[in-house]
Amino acid sequence: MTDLTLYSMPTSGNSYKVRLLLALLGRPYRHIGMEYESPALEDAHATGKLPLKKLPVLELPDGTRIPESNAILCYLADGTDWLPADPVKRAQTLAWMFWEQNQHEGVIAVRAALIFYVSRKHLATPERMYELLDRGHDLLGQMETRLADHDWIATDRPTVADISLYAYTHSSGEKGGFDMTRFPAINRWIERVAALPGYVKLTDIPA
Ligand SMILES: N[C@@H](CCC(=O)N[C@@H](CS)C(=O)NCC(=O)O)C(=O)O
Repeated sequence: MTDLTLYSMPTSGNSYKVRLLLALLGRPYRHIGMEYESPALEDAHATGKLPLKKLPVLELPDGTRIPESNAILCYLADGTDWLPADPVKRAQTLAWMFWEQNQHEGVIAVRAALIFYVSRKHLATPERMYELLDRGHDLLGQMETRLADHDWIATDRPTVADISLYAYTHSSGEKGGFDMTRFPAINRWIERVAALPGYVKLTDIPA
């Protein structure tokens, strides 16, 4: 029996963040998967199921729908160690999540998407790809600096900031073409996240 429904895109890191936290929390949910340009996604847009017109969206038992991956993570983590109660630690956690959306995702995820999604290949000009590579290495460098002397990105234990940043960082070499040999501390952190009890991969899509 489950009380939550997740509308998510199987190949998307933003959706994966939510699937990963639900798995780590051991919370059952109904999964409704919708890929890019699929009739199901077009129908969800047409019927107003996506409040901010993007996936993921979490639907609560009373029908309330929460959009934005990081907002969903905070909702699900409320009252658990994944979202610190201490105001300073909570602010440090949120700071990395805001950074993930306003800096990291628009470079790391976008470069991977330009390579991965056939319909976007025409946007992948050599100039744009080079600029994204350069900016991405700078951003990964910021994470590397933090993780060089800390196990976790925001506090002394794993938080929703780790989940948020893991979603696109863990595949940034393979999918985005970033040179991950330059970031040994990030690579060790990726291994730590993957060792968390309940961990699921991006490709582990619920039936
Ligand atoms: N800031 C949003 C971004 C969500 C987003 O860009 N979702 C994309 C997939 S990664 C999407 O829904 N695309 C489908 C569409 O635009 O129709 C979040 O973190 O949830």
